[in-house]
Amino acid sequence: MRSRLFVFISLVCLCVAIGSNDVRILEIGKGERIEVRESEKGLLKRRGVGFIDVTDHLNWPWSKNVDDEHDLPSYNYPKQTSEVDSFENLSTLIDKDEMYMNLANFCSFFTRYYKSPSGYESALWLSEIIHNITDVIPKGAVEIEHFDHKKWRQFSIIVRIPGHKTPENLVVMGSHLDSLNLIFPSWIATPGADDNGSGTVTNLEALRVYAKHIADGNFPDNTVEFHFYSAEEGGLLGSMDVFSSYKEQEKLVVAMIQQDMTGYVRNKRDEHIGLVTDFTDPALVDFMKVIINSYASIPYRETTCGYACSDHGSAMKNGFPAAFILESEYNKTNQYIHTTMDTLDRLSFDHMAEHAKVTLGAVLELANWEFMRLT
Ligand SMILES: *[C@@H]1O[C@H](CO)[C@@H](O)[C@H](O)[C@H]1NC(C)=O
Ligand SMILES: *[C@@H]1O[C@H](CO)[C@@H](O)[C@H](O)[C@H]1NC(C)=O
Ligand SMILES: *[C@@H]1O[C@H](CO)[C@@H](O)[C@H](O)[C@H]1NC(C)=O
Ligand SMILES: CC(=O)N[C@H]1CO[C@H](CO)[C@@H](O)[C@@H]1O
Ligand SMILES: [Zn+2]
Repeated sequence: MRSRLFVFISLVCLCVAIGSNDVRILEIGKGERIEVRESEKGLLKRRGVGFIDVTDHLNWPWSKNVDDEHDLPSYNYPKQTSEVDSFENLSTLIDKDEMYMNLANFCSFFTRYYKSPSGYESALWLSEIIHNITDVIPKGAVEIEHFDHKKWRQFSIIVRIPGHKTPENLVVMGSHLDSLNLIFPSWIATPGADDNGSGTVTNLEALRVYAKHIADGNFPDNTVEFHFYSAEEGGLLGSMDVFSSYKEQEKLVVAMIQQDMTGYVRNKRDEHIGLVTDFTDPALVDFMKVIINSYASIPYRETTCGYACSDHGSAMKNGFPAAFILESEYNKTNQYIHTTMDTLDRLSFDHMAEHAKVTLGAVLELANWEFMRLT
């Protein structure tokens, strides 16, 4: 009975897969593009190939010169910390139980695959939580935007705290809210606890605590945004929509810091934070070293993760400087991602709290920083 049901479900999946198996154009390296069928994306992922799905962005200005290295502006990021007192006060509010509860709820959605109904429901739930935790901020001092995508229903969420002095400078803390199972994405459970629910919950906790700081009247000089992207797993689709639209509107992102997979520790005695040095902005990476050294109680270790390995790739692609931190060196990250075994019990909430501290520290330092463009 069971196996007959399985055959039936498999057939249905196959039909669904064939039905939507259009050709996509993927960028797998700088200026390096290939054409694959939608169904072949999973194969690339399994082989660890990162990519940006640029099919729907072929008319953007940068698309025409795929070989051009983008002229990244460089900024004078802080070389030392100046918000230690605020940080000391606020970091005690980072709450592991809160993080556990949020992640447990977030993972209770059958899957957060961006094309599935529960993927949409999970975005609605996240939006409600965000409304709740930013409720302490006075009206008008925070905006919560559902960023709709044309081709799928799961929206991205943008939380914006407008700057009071130089609102045109945007500081962005990013994470993605979808999850992915590589076999029949819509039909098999994908709790996606670590990939990349942990990044979402890390960002959420930093936002919850930062909201209290704002509520106390500490409004930022620069505009601070927390982003929760849809459809990272489809090839950075959600973040590409967001940053391409920012580029088109001539918005100025002065720093984008991505968190993705923040909860897994392979060896407790060797606990560290992975700081990604390839396809990221060197000056912003140096700033993150300052932040981790000052505000985390574990060290960082430099690592690489290849082209477009998370949403910071979309920021860089649009000419905005970005950095990316993850739970460890790339080769020591969670081996259960993209499967049904990516579950809560395999994660460390102490470790996630360290990541939340790093996010909080970075936000505090950049919120009132006087940005100067160097080149
Ligand atoms: C930290 O908290 C203490 C006690 O509540 C308060 O007196 C102090 O002003 C706070 N410092 C900052 C920088 O917020
Ligand atoms: C948000 O707050 C309301 C009112 O306190 C509560 O009923 C609701 O369950 C909260 N939503 C979530 C998703 O926690
Ligand atoms: C993991 O990467 C680090 C540096 O990136 C390297 O020193 C180490 O040998 C690698 N370990 C494994 C198991 O491949
Ligand atoms: C694209 C994807 O699978 N999502 C990312 C989640 O985080 C890990 C670690 O950074 C990335 O390797 C994945 O690519
Ligand atoms: Zn993933």
